[in-house]
Amino acid sequence: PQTIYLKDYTPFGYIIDAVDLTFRLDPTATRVISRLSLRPNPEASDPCFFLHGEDLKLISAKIDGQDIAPRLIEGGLEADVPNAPFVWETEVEINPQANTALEGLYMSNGMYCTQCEAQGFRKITYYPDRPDVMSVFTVRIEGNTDTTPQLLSNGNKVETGALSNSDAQFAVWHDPWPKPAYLFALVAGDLVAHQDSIVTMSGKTVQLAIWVRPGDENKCSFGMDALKKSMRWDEDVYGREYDLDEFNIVAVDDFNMGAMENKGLNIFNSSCVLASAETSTDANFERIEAIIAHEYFHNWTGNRITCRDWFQLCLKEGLTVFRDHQFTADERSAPVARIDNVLALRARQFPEDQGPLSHPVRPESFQEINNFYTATVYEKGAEVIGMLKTLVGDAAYAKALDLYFDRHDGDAATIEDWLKVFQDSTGRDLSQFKRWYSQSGTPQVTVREDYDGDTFTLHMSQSTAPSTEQPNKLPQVIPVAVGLLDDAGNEILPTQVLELDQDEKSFSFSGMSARPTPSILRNFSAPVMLTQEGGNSRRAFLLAHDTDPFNRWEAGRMLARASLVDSITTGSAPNPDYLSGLVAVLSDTTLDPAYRALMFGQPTQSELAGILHESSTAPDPQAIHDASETLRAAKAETLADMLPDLYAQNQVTGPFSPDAEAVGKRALANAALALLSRQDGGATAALQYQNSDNMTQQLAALAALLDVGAGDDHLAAFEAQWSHDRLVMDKWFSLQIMQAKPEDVADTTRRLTLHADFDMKNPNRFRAVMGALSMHHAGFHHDGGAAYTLLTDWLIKLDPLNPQTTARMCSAFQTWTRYDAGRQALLRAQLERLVATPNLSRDTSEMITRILG
Ligand code: HT7
Ligand code: ZN
Repeated sequence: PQTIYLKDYTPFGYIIDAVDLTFRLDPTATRVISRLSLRPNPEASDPCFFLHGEDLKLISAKIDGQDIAPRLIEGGLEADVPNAPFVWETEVEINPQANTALEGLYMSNGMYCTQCEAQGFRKITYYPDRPDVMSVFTVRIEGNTDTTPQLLSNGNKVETGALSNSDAQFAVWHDPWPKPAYLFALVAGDLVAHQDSIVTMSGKTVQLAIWVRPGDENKCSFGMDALKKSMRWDEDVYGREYDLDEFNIVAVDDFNMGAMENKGLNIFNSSCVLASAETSTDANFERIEAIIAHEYFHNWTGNRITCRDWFQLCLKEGLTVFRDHQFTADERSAPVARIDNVLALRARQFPEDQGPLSHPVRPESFQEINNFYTATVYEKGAEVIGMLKTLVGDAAYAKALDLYFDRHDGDAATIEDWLKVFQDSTGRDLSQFKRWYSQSGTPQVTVREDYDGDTFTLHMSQSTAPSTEQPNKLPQVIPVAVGLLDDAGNEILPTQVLELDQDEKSFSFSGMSARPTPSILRNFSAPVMLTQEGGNSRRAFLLAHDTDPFNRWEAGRMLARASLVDSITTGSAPNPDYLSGLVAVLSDTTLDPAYRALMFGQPTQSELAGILHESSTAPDPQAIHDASETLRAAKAETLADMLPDLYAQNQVTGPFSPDAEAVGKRALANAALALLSRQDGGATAALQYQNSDNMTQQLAALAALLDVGAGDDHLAAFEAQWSHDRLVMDKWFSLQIMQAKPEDVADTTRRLTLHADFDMKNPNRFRAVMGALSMHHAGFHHDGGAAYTLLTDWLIKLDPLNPQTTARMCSAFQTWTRYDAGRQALLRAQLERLVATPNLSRDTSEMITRILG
């Protein structure tokens, strides 16, 4: 396969002033007629006329109305075209029903829908399928009136009517905003709408609709509220107004990722938009709110200003994730949101950055761009923007963003453009900061302390492990937020941002009559790993006193982590300071329940495996599992007296609401329930299961029951109750694997793949089962490697049908070199079997080749 390099970018030779598309829908033989008005691009030096095209049957091609015979070549076609404005027309035939890859135009439950990012439009028609080619689209859709009563595309609907010859109808959509082909969308099917409207900041009324399959219309009101809140927030915080007369969202059951920001017609995985108290957990509600916001925010950061090429993906994704994090922090609790984001970063991005898939936030080469929609591009990309904001300050950030929107509206921009905006508006030299975009790896920051009776000094150093492409990592600008506390826990120095921009740098604070305690990297001010002095006593002090809520939580987490590492490596009992610190925090009713619920958590088993590996110890998954269980049991015992009260005091009464306060209380009560069940054998959980009127309560009770081995009947009852609901059944599939004993995980998974409702073609169901298998750390790595073989078998089966989802699931193997020689041999054998599979997709083959190194 060909490798594409950032350094090789050249502009397309032609400008497309207008695109007119006609779709004659048919499940197996859809006709697409495309008419492009082109002219030579004065800024391009290469006049080659190459259009991408894949899996297309060419019916005809014309230039200025004259039939021509283009040269069909690998990946598209070439033609000789005039060196002057001309009109290009093609008619192609495609087969949506046969499209199981879910890229291009495909069918899901009888509904036509599209997914064009990153390179799906080339499966719809011949086109320069690259983000820097932007044009104004007009789309006419013709479809059967019975099977496709709704015909949707981007922009505003300008015409509808019946077709004279038959039982068919048409709709014409016009999108006035020039856009790249990856933002094109079409949906047609039997859909019903949940409708609403909003008046924008300049007084325009926008019609809003969420389109779903009949029967799902009662699951749209939460999503609609989230959409309206997002629209208002973008006006209030960024001054960005919506720019079309209508905004449509469609829910689709078969979808490779979460959602897609197509201009004016966002398409969502149904799991990321449909919500009801009975079928969705609080975590689902929160995720739906964040994803609706994210896709909406792309209207400005992604659509109005798009990317010049796919190497600039973080330009839209990092910024839009940052904006959705800001939104969640504003709508819910800021500290809780920050902790959740850091947990996700550590769970997904740190392993990526520390393993064979490590790449810069802006990669410099790829074979398959779909493989670079990663936690590094998204989550670390968002952290980089957060650091920029911290460094320049809130007011300068706001000013820079105004300039970015003014200067680049309508552009396909680059990271250079983005940074220049900040340089121009703040006067700050960002050449060193730019390394955050080009250097891979997680910096390690080490802090030593000195005190001479008056001056307290923090000696900081940074280093990033070398990688094959980048053997010498240069120092980055790391904003380290620090506060100082006195012995009683009073803040003697409020948070200050120190700029660690060299390999080593010291920061002094004079006039200290006693040695202060530093609270370092407050609010997780940079995506780094921190080593500091003070050990467990420092952690216990900060857990009790830190005035920064993130670092207070972090102190507890680090105590738990140290306790677990000690138990795993020396067999020692859980750390009593951690347990007593936890009692104190959990009994502090002045603290937000959501925050206290987070305090209940402990490092994941895979995080512990990563830590052991970093300290040159091959992790033993069973030992990690056992130590984690022992700590959980110790917590249940230590907190035994408090648990019933914690549980009872945090019951939510009244009608169900997914607001922050109710969610926090349920989270705390359910965290207590999980431990309480170990004391009462599941009696309280069984009662909760019986009485629950919402999925958060029902699922938490079921998990607690399964955890204590008392859930089999409930599992069967749950299946009987919910077998009609795909999204709820995904939970049923996952939970059984997640709650299985390590030695039973592979068998449980295998059994579930034989269930009549296991459908490998549905990405949600495949991920529910295979994702749970790969995320059960001790089960996936259980002796003998049965889970490795099982996952590989299924990846080999899925690859010919859906390469994108197969390739994403391969990341389950990215940490394979952490483990002992025996496990590595088993893992290598499976990776080699997978990569040797005949006709393996470019997606999966790139992933496995990179993982094997
Ligand atoms: N920009 C989108 C990324 C995306 C995608 C979405 C659905 C299916 C396939 C996809 N490929 C790339 C989603 C987002 O980040 O907002
Ligand atoms: Zn996005």
